[in-house]
Amino acid sequence: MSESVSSHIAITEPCDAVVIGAGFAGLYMLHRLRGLGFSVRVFEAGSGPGGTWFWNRYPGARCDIESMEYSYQFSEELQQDWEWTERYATQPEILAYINHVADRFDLRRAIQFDTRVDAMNFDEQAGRWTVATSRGERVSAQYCVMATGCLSSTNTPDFDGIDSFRGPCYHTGDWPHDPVDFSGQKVGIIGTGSSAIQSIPLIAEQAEHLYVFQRTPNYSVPAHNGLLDPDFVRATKDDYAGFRKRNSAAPAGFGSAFPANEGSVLEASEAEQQAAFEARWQRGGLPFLGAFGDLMINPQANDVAAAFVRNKIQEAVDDPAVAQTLSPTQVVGCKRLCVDTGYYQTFNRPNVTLIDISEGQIDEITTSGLIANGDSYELDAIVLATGFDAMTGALLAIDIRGRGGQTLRQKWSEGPRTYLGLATVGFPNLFTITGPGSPSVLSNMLPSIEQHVNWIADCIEYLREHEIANIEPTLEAEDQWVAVVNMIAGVTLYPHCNSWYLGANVPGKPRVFMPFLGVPPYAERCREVASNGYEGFVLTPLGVDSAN
Ligand code: NA7
Repeated sequence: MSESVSSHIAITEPCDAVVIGAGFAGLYMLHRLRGLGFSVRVFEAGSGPGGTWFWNRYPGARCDIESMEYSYQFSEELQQDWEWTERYATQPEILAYINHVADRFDLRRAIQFDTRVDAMNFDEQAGRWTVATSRGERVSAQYCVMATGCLSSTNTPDFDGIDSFRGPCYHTGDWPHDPVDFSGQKVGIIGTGSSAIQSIPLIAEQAEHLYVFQRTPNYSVPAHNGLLDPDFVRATKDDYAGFRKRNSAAPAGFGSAFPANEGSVLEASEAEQQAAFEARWQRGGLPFLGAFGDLMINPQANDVAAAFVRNKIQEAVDDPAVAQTLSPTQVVGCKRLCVDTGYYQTFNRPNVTLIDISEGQIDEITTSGLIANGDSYELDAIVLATGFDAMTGALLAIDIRGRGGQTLRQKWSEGPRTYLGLATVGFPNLFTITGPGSPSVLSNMLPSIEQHVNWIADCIEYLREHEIANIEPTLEAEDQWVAVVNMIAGVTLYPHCNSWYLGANVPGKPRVFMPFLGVPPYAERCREVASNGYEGFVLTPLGVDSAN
């Protein structure tokens, strides 16, 4: 038993399954397993459910997938009853929905809040996991399900002097629960990813002055957010199952109402190109990248879309030099496309200054501000919009030890290796919801979560019915899966820039493209694996020593 697990002394009742995390994934996993009659404990670090949506409370935080799609579909009554107000839901509304779900399905009583899982150890003799929590408990479980989220472990760069700043320093991914008032303050924000692009327009409205420290400019498409049209809501609810089905057949699992055009941009005339991009720009949101079929495959094709967005930036920003600094040069879409409300226009405000640190860096955080490119900035507050240790960060923050005491950190030292993004060799009976190697962050997370939860619940039920003690992928299946994920990514432009999809935003993290591209073929493969008796997995019957 590992040192960290054995030091926890309070032993509680064994259970069938421990679920770690009570965000969208953990809540539904609990609901499904409980419905099958399994005993389940859920541990959640936050003081309430919500996961990512519990922590990311920064101004302007909202989902970039439309509300009618970014919701559970497992309960027809729930999807009929719940009323979203806006096309893109705000963080408070999503959190209210999550709390409603927790109450409606009586989930809270199985969740222990304010509790982190520190360590997990697989006991090969018993074929069970021992889970150790920050409250000193040890729980024995046959199955562990990691519902720890893809964007839940914040990335705070190791800036010199970061602890010396006298004012407040906020991270967008760990925002205070009480409202933050920037009125009359000089504020510095570091980063220009999605969180910054959502919060900058609102912070700028409040602050006396906002300094934006930009290392890499980003492409952003207008949200054109607004109140939902009641006729659209009614029509969607009249055939919610059909709407969900059409979305599940779309490449990224959403946006079927505005399907991707499969034609080549290079075969279109300039007028056709402009008309297609303009139509999507006017509609707003992520379907912009579906304007043509070759945008994420062919660099010349991508450059046509990139030039269109750069033109939009030049039109939106008054000062040509500022517009130039805001104009990205990398492949559009290989970092996640941002969706904004008035982002570029915010740089026309007299109280907003853009500081280009692409050739330099944040040299130091001082007691009264920061130094960047050798220049000093006096600040009352700092906002770190510096993103996440995505996809693997929350998993590797736990000391997970599988067969032979091997840690997950050791196993994944050169990048995550999984079978279907659901399981990994050496760690029997451990499942990852939206793990690396699954569509996850390159899909609509909600249906992807439900697809994984349903697969895992069905699998655990199958194991019970067939008196199987342990399930674990074969090395061959895992190696082949990793090769397929890489092969698919390799024919696209996704690996062409330093994105968090590749782990490139975290110094020292192995550069490996983590998501699987393509929702429909992925779901089909998962179905096949299950219907072939869990092909690619070793199933060890009860009573047989799984250590053999
Ligand atoms: P992102 O998209 O990872 O953005 C983080 C930003 O912080 C990005 O502009 C980074 O610049 C910048 N950054 C990170 N480290 C540094 C350092 N050391 N110095 C200066 N600037 C830095 O995170 P978000 O929270 O905005 O969005 C994450 C996802 O949440 C988003 O994609 C949506 O799916 C929702 P860089 O680009 O690395 O040069």
